[in-house]
Amino acid sequence: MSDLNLAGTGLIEMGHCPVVPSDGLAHDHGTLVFLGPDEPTFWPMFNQTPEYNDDASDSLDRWSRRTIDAIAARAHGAAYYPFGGEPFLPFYTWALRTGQAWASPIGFLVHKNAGLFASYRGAVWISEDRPIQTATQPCLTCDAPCKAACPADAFAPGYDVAACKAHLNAPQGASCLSDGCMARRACPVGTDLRISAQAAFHMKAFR
Ligand code: B12
Ligand code: SF4
Ligand code: SF4
Repeated sequence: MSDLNLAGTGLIEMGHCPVVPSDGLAHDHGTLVFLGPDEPTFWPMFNQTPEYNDDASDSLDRWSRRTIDAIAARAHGAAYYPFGGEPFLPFYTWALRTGQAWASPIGFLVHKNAGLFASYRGAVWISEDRPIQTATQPCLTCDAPCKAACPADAFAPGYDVAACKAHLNAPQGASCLSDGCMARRACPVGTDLRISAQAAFHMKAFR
């Protein structure tokens, strides 16, 4: 199996899936390797980067492009990103194909290690095929505290983005803003990986 040499990048592999022609990518074969933050050490590392410390917007996306473009170049591959405007690439659907993440009872992806804080900074296409991975969805043996944890009842059913944002903009939304989505935090998977400041950064951008 090829190695993307991720040591020191702040990123880890979150799973991989084969490319199929219907993905409509420049490549109709090979493997997409999904990269996410190496938590909990990622956040203090990112805080030292030029992108975090300049005054321009979209610091995490700019850092992701710089870092993952370099990883892809070293691997003689190509980089793909979940951000950058419409049409968005189908990262959610791809994540399901990795066998390492699943649709949770509240719709968000749940990853075998990161839980509901699953997120992807990008994907690197490599020409080699890799064996499919499998794992057991944690929800199968869980009482699903995620379903009842949202104080705004935003998952009943689907995801009511307006209800979520109304809560975030009210005084009662302080906990979601400072420590991250309460529904995502209710997940027992990956509780030791989370940093409040990192969640607050994302919630501020989301609000
Ligand atoms: C648009 C978008 C949003 C929109 C709408 C989400 C929605 N209702 O679908 C808004 C702005 C609301 C949103 C919010 C958030 N998002 Co968002 N979002 C996206 C984005 C950029 C595009 C989605 C898309 O249209 N894809 C294109 C379509 C064609 O492909 P697809 O994604 O495979 O399509 C499937 C999904 O849309 C899925 N789906 C359908 N309904 C819903 C509802 C939810 C809630 C989800 C998660 C998926 C989902 O079904 C489709 C078919 O299988 C993706 C990144 C990406 N490129 O996919 C992130 C992404 C889905 N979001 C993500 C994240 C992290 C968030 C936030 C948590 C941001 C944050 N605070 O950090 C918030 C949620 C707030 C909270 N309560 O914490 C993660 C996944 C997180 C997870 N564990 O599920 C992704 C993958 C980005 C990433 N870099 O990892 N997001
Ligand atoms: S709280 Fe339980 S049911 Fe909900 S996503 Fe996490 S493991 Fe799955
Ligand atoms: S951020 Fe707060 S209000 Fe929004 S979905 Fe999560 S728990 Fe509900």
